[in-house]
Amino acid sequence: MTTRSYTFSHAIARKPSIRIVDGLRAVDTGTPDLVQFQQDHDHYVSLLESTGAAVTVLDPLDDYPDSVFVEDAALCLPEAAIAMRPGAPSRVGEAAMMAPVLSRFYSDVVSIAGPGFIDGGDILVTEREILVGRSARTDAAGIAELTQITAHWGYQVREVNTPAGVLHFKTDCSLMDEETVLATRRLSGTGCFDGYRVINTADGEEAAANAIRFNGLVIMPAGFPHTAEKLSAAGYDVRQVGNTEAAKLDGGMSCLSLRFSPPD
Ligand code: CIR
Repeated sequence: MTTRSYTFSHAIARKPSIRIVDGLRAVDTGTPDLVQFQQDHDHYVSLLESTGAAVTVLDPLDDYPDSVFVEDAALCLPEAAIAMRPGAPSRVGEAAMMAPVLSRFYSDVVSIAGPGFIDGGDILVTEREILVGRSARTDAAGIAELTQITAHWGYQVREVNTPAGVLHFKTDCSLMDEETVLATRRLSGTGCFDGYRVINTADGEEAAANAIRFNGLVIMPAGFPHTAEKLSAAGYDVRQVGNTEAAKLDGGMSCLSLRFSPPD
């Protein structure tokens, strides 16, 4: 059994832009505060770096208010990087901005050409398969193109459903290790993780589901003590990062980085 689905030598993040106030959101719960966002982002990056990973922090992209959420623009596999085709019109150009950055690390950078759409936030890579959630951002054609591209390296893509009203598949789940997933009950109850060990978020703490396993750490949003306790009790080294400002834009821990180990 390998651990390459959560062991990474590198990450890419992007500083939040002053235009973050124009970021997409399902419900307006207030204007994100850039200074608070920057502080939380610095903390997040420092935790990634504390594991020994090399973290590239890109400059803000003021033309793309949501570009701090780099995960949606690409999928990084051990063999190659794939620039996505984000499903929100204001975000589709982020993939082309990310592709040259990926080329610094990968000789093989492929792009989803369309006509379908697919966001990185809908993709959960485990040791045994790639799960992709259909969502308002990711459609059948996007999944079909990813399936065809990744088959080249022997990956199995399994299409699953993102719960109604949930932005991305990974808004509601995270990989904890080779056999364990953290998920909301509304998602795990669909049976999509049958065959995995599932840790459900505590009741009322569904927003804790978007966490990341990054090398030895589980990095989760602050403010969800019961879920943090469950994860600690299960033996994970849990670290909490303030997420109040990203949450106003439906963003969380996974969205803020691309995590990968480039080919040798
Ligand atoms: C959006 O609606 O696209 C952004 N405001 C939030 C993206 C969050 N990304 C993610 O869950 N992977």
